[in-house]
Amino acid sequence: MKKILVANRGEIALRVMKTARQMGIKTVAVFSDADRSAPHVLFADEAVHLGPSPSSESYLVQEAILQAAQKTGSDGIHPGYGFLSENAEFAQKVTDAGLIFIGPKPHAIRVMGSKLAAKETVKAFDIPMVPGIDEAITDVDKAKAIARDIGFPILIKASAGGGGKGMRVVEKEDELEEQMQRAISEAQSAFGDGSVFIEKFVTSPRHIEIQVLADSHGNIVHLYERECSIQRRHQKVVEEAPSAVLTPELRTQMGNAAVDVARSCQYEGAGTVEFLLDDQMNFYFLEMNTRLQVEHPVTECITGIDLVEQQIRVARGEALAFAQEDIRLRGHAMELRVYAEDPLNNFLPSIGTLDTYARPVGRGIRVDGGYRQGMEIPIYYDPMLSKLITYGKNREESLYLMREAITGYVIDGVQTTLGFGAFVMDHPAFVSGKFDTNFVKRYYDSEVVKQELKQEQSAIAEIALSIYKAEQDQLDT
Ligand code: MV4
Repeated sequence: MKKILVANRGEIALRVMKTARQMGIKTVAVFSDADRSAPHVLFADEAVHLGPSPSSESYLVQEAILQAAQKTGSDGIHPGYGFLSENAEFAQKVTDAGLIFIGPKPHAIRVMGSKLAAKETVKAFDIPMVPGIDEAITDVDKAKAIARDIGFPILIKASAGGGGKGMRVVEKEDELEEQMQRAISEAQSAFGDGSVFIEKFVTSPRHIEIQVLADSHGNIVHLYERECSIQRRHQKVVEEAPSAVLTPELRTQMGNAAVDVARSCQYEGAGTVEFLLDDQMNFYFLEMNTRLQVEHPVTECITGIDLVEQQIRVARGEALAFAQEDIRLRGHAMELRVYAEDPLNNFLPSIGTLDTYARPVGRGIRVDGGYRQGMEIPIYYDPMLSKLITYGKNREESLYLMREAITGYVIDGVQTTLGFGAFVMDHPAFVSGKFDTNFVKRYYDSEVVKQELKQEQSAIAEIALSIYKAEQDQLDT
């Protein structure tokens, strides 16, 4: 592979290109109107314009991307995350065009894109799953019988898509019919597939995912877990590796289960197997993400393995150069996603220009970003400014580095979620490691934070006034 087209934008496009360049591979960027002079375009060896700013007219236009790859003589396409990364049809078209799709085969993408197909596929491998059913259900009376059997509360889930869409908690039987109809119509309009199924609702789970890596020769390894429970409305905010609660035994069990999930769909490349962990430390398979994930850097920190390099090597047909026992877990890494959103105003996207944009630097600090000072934040895409990653010898050190690094940012022109990040890093529940997916809902109240800010500001004003008065007294005497 001599030249790779990166079918993405922002931080992940840059991230992929940096590794490609290190490997001596040329890079091709694609861009929309809004991204004409974006960092990923300036970084690449070549760049091809796709179309207008909306992603439906640029980053999602399969034919335009394929043409760009042909025109530039690219050998492979890396899809990053989001956009076309989990589109089986696109992966197939790339292959049909004689190019290499740097990701799994269409079969694996298709199977894992449907939660019901995924359950069906992993069944033969004895993977623990939440009590529930593994086929679509439309009959309300049947649903009631199943719910009674499992016991309330139950969760109705859509088979397609993700991000919590089409998900409904049902506390008691007389709410079931209405919630089921809502889930079906939500799933139908969001994904064009109204299939839903039922699971026992795990009330206070942790979200723990396992990174896997598989080659085209049947070798599969896992690269330990990422703890992703700190999220807001299905949007992850903080991720860390390793988890503060897994024992070595549980880590091995979950790792082995993840490898089996990958085996069940003939997975190739880097993938992530998501699990729920309940308060009794039981784990259950949720789904598999068939792409490189936003939070992959924390895994790179604790294993010393460049996941993009591995993706490229696997796509080139190489066998993995290491076995499971060669993969060491060393130190602790944390990632904070920094968004151009206002945490004091319901996390509304904060549009504007980055008048000042200085990032923290130092040992144990990594910032993956796709913005520079003076840039406008386009309204068309995800408002993530950067990912702040810290790596220390243990959890305390990475947490300490994280607090320091947050104060190392200087940003003017837009509101950011940095203050919210500091709130998480200072919270006793987060510090102790005892938290679950309800953390933000349970503890974060923007009104309280606003009050605290007000008090802080009036305290500062009082101090300033007393200094002023003291100086005046000095002058008078
Ligand atoms: C669950 C669950 C509780 N019980 N399934 C949310 C998104 C989707 N990928 C799976 N999700 C959940 N499935 C059962 N049976 C709770 C969630 C969930 C969640 C999971 C991971 C991370 C954050 C979450 C936030 C709310 C709910």
